[in-house]
Amino acid sequence: MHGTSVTALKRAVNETCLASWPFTENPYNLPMPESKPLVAVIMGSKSDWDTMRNAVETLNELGVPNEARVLSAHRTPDATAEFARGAADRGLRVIIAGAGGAAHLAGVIAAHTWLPVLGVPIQSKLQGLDSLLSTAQMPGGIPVGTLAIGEAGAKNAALLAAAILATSDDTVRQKLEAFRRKQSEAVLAARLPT
Ligand code: RP5
Repeated sequence: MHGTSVTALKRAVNETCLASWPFTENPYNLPMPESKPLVAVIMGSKSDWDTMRNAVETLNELGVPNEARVLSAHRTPDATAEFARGAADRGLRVIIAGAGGAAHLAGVIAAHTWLPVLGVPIQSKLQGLDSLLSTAQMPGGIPVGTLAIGEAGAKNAALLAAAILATSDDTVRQKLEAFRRKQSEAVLAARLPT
């Protein structure tokens, strides 16, 4: 390697051996193959992000490859249908959809795909009861697995998505079991101010 800098070597590896992979930046500037997303986290508005970030953060903690974006059943109906129709072919295995108010997003997505769709009712001007009912009350034939209102629902949607994947993915199952163990230990270690 005389006369070859480390940077030049890394660049050569990037350009030759792994040229076909998509890469993300990392602290060492080495190529890292990106996994294809298995779970999509969709929300009806950017204003839903503070809630839905709990789903993304939980998926990241469990090492589940995911993607997140805004799509609206009402404001972008064509793009929403197009996303849902193409989701399975793109390799997605579970879709999480959060929306508030007249929350039709999860139901509309479910109407266009056979993939499991998990609905998160966003806390709304009516405390999320409108979101909960409009997400949960699907007609027989097109299911939406509806979680709790707000942050707990977003977090649990991610955990449920991981559990669905874990039935056929040992790595996710181990991460999920470790998450549960850690959670139990934290509860048992809790000390009350007496
Ligand atoms: C829904 O309307 C969204 O999911 C959001 O919860 C709610 C309000 O949206 P913005 O007016 O804040 O964009 O479609």
